[in-house]
Amino acid sequence: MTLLATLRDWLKASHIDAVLIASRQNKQPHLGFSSGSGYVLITRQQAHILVDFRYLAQVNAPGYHLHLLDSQHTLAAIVNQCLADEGLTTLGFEGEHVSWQTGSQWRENFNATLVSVSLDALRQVKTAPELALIREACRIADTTAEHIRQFIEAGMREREVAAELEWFMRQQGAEKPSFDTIVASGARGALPHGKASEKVIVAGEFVTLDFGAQYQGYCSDLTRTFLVAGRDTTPEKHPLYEIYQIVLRAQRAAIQAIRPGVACQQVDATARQIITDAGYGDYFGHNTGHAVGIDVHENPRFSPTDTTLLQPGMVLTVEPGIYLPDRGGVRIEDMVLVTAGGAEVLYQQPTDLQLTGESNGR
Ligand SMILES: [Mn+2]
Repeated sequence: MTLLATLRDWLKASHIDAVLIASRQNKQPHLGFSSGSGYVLITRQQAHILVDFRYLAQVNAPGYHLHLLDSQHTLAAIVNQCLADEGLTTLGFEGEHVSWQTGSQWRENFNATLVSVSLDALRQVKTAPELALIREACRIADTTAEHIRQFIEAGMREREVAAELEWFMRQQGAEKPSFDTIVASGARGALPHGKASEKVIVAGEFVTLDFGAQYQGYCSDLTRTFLVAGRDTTPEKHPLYEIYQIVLRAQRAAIQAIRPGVACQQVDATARQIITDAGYGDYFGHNTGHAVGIDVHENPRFSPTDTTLLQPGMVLTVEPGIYLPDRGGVRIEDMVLVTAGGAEVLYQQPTDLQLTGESNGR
């Protein structure tokens, strides 16, 4: 189903005449680019795009009426005219994305009853064109994971590794990283969101890299924990080797649990049970995963409480971890596409423990 058809069905089901879309993420599929400014107004009969001078020439959206916003043509004036043309009285707006101040102004200036709605759920099942972009964002992250595994050497600073990683992603076609790159080595591995620091990476440490590429507005998200090559780096002798194996077992079991109709919380429980049974439940303090798309973190979540049933076309991460304060940590993250029969992992990069450097040490 097309984007507009989906929205019109949703309008009807929600008993709303029109919806004013203001959030960057929910405008993007209509505009064809990402912008914090401008609006999309979908009514029963028509679709409108309202932008100021800066974006006017950039919009290429057949089937939409294009309106210029300026001091003569205010948002309220245009919206009120569009509503009046069709005799509409209820207007949905994105209460979770619009500030209280803006909402108050709208309530004063729009000739309609405002209803707070959430459009985010409409983005949970990805369309075929969206999946093509997500696959490319994943390909970039996947290629980058292997490049950076070979690049890392003892003696480098985490920040240098992040710089090389982000440079390489851009060379591969990424617009930008989908979030601040995490490079957490040694004891810093105990920080689930340890952004790259000035710390020097030491041989024999684990280094956790968590990063993603944004490609044509769509995100990827990938985590690998590598063993830094050097002296005395027999994987089995590493103090966190057992931790790595537990996380890997949890990650693989969670992926195995994914198929249409399964509740998200069940996938979380699968990973969490393995880590808890191994005695590390208290050291896995975050969700098992989250949906990914235009935003790097979307709903649903593989959390203990999310009862959403998986559907084909959803794209989520599976990323359990164990974090031991002052000692280090392990996280392994893949992105998966929910398919009719289960889950397709969107990365090729192996998840078993690998050494950094030219050879993978096997
Ligand atoms: Mn993630």
